[in-house]
Amino acid sequence: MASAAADALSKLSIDDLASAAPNFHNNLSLFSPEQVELAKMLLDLNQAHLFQHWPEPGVDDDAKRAFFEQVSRLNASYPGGLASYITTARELLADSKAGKNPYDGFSPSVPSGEILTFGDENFIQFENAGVCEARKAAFVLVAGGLGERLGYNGIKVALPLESTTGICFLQHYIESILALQEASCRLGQGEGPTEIPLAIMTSDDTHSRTTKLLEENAYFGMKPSQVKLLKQEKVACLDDNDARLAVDPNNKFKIQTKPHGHGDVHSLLYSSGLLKEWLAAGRKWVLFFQDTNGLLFKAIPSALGVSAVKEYHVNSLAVPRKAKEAIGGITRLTHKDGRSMVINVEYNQLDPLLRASGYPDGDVNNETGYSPFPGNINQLIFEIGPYLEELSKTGGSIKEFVNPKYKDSTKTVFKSSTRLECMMQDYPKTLPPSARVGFTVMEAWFAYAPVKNNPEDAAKVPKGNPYHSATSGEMAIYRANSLILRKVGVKVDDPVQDVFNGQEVDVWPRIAWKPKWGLTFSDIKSKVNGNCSITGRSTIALKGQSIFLQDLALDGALIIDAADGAEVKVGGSVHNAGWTIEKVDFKDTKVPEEVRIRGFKMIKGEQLEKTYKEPGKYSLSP
Ligand code: UGB
Repeated sequence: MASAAADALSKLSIDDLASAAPNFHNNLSLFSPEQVELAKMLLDLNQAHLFQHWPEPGVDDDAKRAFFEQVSRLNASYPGGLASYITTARELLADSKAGKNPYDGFSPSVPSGEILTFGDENFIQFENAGVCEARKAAFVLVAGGLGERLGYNGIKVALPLESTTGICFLQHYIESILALQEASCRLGQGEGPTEIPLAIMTSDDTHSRTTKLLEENAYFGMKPSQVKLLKQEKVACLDDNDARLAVDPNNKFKIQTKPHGHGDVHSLLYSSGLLKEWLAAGRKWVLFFQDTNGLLFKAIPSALGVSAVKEYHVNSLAVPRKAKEAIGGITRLTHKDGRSMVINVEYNQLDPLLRASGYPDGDVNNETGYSPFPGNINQLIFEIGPYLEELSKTGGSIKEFVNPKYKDSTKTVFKSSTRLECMMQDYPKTLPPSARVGFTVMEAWFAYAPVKNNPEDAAKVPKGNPYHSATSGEMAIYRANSLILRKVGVKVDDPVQDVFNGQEVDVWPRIAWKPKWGLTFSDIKSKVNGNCSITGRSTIALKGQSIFLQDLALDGALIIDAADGAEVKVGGSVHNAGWTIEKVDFKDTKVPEEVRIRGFKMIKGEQLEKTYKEPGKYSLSP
């Protein structure tokens, strides 16, 4: 359709222009031949209204030229150009008006995947396999979203992961990748890549602030050449079912634009040539992840191991899902004609799909207290070879959808402009049945704790469902670290319950460590010996790679660092006033936003802080 439109537009003559868009024709002398071609294309696509209000030459000429710069950008950044965008939009808007179910003919069922239990033999084997494989991986962080649900004014990757160390998400992600790189290269034999690259998808909303964060912090220890930023462009908004492009309400010489969704990451990886480069450098895996999941890297080594051992082309990470939770459900869809695929069904579509296909109660929990459909956490691992092969056919375009809000039941007028959207997890929709698509279910306590909801919305989450807020995101890290230390034999006190910003949470001892201290379960196990204990009011931060805990009894706050390469054994009894948690109200604007959205701050009363430069055995007892 797109090329048919292009053929037709080239036939428009200057005289045709005069009658189709007289206000553009009056301004003809201002424009280059390429710009005139773009105008013809717009007219051919029934977009003459864009020129209706244009004044005589001499008035707003710069704004008119800027209009074509924008049209040229919109045309170049979408696979198949604006003609293809508008053609697809008309089809999807017609389907939406007709109430067509995108899953027509498909019936859902619960798929089976690899289920991992943290710390058991199976898990440890997958973790080892994953660490071996990691040097052949590349990471892709999708960080173009503004986080409207969170209502935070900064970029989400700059938010503190937790308040004990205060490091931000981006620092944690980069340090985790570097720790994985070092561990993998230590294990790896012979030839192969020695650096794990990181690509970050940004957007106009996040690009300059992400660049600044990296530059001001020396890329958090990564080589600048290891990090590539790929900026996604927004797409044109649509005013009606005929896909007439919306004029920006603040600038009549601009087309209104909105984000296209995280699915853009595929076309950007393809068009930038990065995927090809990675494959040529001997890389095998690409791992996608989202902006605020502080637990994710506890799940990465084992999940990558599953991909390698099972030879999955596509591996989606999932966690048990509470019904109606705002995470998609991994579902097997079987068509009447026999086709079948395992795919994410987005959270707003799962309930209607189930109701329409023989599950009258829709999206509900079963006897386990969870939805039978595992929850997609949008952490995806692809094998690069088959991925690149597929993108060479599609150019990276992903099946899109449109979600117009209609004024009334005639479905002819929208409440506000809409646009096409796409999601990165929809990639497998175009794959042939021969593709090896699998998924791995992890327990949420160590794999998933995103920071997505603002305090007010989080407080309204039904009891028992996760809050997905800054409060729960931080508390989840302490919980996971406490449970992991318990698993390796440390006596960690039970949590106490408290309420912050209207959310009831378990408060565990504030246990934090740098990724290089505890990358895998086996790694952590090897660093804890004897009888160690941590009381409920304690705080501990472990910052050096080779810190070994031996018979440590902590009741208070302890911060330990050790120079790289210095193997230190610390033990003994530490007792001090420690750090306390003080409540903060999210409406208290005197408190910085990143603090008040979590509902508490750390009062750093008294701590024992030690930095060791030399290897040795140290007692912390007074
Ligand atoms: N993002 C971009 O980079 N560009 C964009 O245009 C939009 C987003 P949200 P969402 O794991 O909790 C997803 O808004 O889309 C980045 C899955 O679809 O946080 O509501 C953005 O910066 C859903 O199936 O999430 O839901 C962020 O890093 C479920 O898995 C990421 O994309 C859910 O995430 C996700 O954007 C989840």
